[in-house]
Amino acid sequence: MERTYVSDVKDSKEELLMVKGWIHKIHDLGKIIFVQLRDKTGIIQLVIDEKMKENIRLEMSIEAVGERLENDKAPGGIEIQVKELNIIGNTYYDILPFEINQRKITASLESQLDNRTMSLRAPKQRAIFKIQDEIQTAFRNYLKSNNFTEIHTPKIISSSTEGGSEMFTVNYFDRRAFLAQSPQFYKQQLVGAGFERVFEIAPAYRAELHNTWRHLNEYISMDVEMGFIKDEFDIMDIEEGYLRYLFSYLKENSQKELKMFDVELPETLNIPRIPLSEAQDILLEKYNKRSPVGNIDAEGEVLFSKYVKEKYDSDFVFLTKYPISKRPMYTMPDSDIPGTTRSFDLIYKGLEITTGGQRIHDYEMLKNNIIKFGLDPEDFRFVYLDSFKFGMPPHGGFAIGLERITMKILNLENIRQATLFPRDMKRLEP
Ligand code: AMO
Repeated sequence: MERTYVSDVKDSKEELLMVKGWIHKIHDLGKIIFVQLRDKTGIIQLVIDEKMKENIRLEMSIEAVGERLENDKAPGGIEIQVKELNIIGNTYYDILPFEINQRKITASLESQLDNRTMSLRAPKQRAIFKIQDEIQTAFRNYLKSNNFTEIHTPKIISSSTEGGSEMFTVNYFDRRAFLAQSPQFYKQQLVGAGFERVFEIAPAYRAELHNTWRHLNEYISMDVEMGFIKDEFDIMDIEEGYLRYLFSYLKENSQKELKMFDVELPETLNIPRIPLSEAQDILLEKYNKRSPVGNIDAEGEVLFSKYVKEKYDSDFVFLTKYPISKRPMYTMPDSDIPGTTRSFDLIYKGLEITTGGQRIHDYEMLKNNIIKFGLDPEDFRFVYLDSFKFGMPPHGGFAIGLERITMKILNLENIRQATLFPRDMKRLEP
């Protein structure tokens, strides 16, 4: 007999069916016992008899064969009168780490992460990763339909891409190597190699000493890079187009999960584009909030998002024209506004989820800029710079932090909730 998934039971024409899953709840009313069986698609009520009850415990894997009956009182209006029940995955615990069959897991986030495979059994926890899965699928769909090629680039590399000292070192035979902070150099070079439009969904590593609600030391970066652009606004158009597609895609494919988190996605998306310096002035005037030179801090991001929500009814805002001193050496200066670059951040509900911009594509200009940044072009020659000698087109791109966008769509409080197995300063296991 073939297995029927719980979500298919209601419309099944079979009288006798087999379901498989875990024991979610047991209601023992004496002669009659209700068991809730949970599989990846949902939860269904099983009615079993006293004899079957003998060896069952919460969270065992079982298979049950029985008759499908309508019952208004059962969750989903359907139940299975079980004729045969087999335990197919035994349990070996004294007590469960925490209860996952209540409305909410009451255990701390730390405890949930320590017992990750248990906390993920709660349907609402898994729903986060269903949404995350769809965010990636929508990214792929949208970019592929816009002529982008999916790439994979090395994560063990020989030099920094983003500047700063936030790199993990790795022993690479008799040399020292690093874990990639970003696919930045490779995605640019693949544009120049003739692919023109590329994207990658892959881990990025940051040895940052921040143990906050929004930082991970390993996160998934959704990267885009495209050639033959006019300026950075072409890049913002692609990102905005993706977000528009993503929201309509989620509305179509993830209604159930969005409802679990009480999330209503906006009908339209028109993201304001505001120069950083203007945002800083507004913060000072409206909220008496001083910003660090050439940037906005976490509190400023929250306040500015509030302003944008009130003024433009948008959860998103592009901050543009970041100063040269605050961007990596590969960023294209904006010749129209001295001291600034053709780069941007995207802020979503008070959190930066993206950095992007146009890059320097001219070999001489890039070499000089590396020197201006106090770096040695020789260090970049083989891994990056030389490829700019062969007709690199104007290009640019951006990266979205997958966990950050997931977290913000679902209004989660901590980025770790949107990470299956988070890596942070304290956590290397499980
Ligand atoms: P940046 O360093 O701003 O830019 O990173 C891009 C996006 O990645 C996410 N992110 C993080 N998420 C969780 N924990 C972290 N420690 C972390 N660091 C970054 C954020 C951020 O906006 N090469 C450029 C991108 C480009 O210009 O194409 C880069 O990596 O969502």
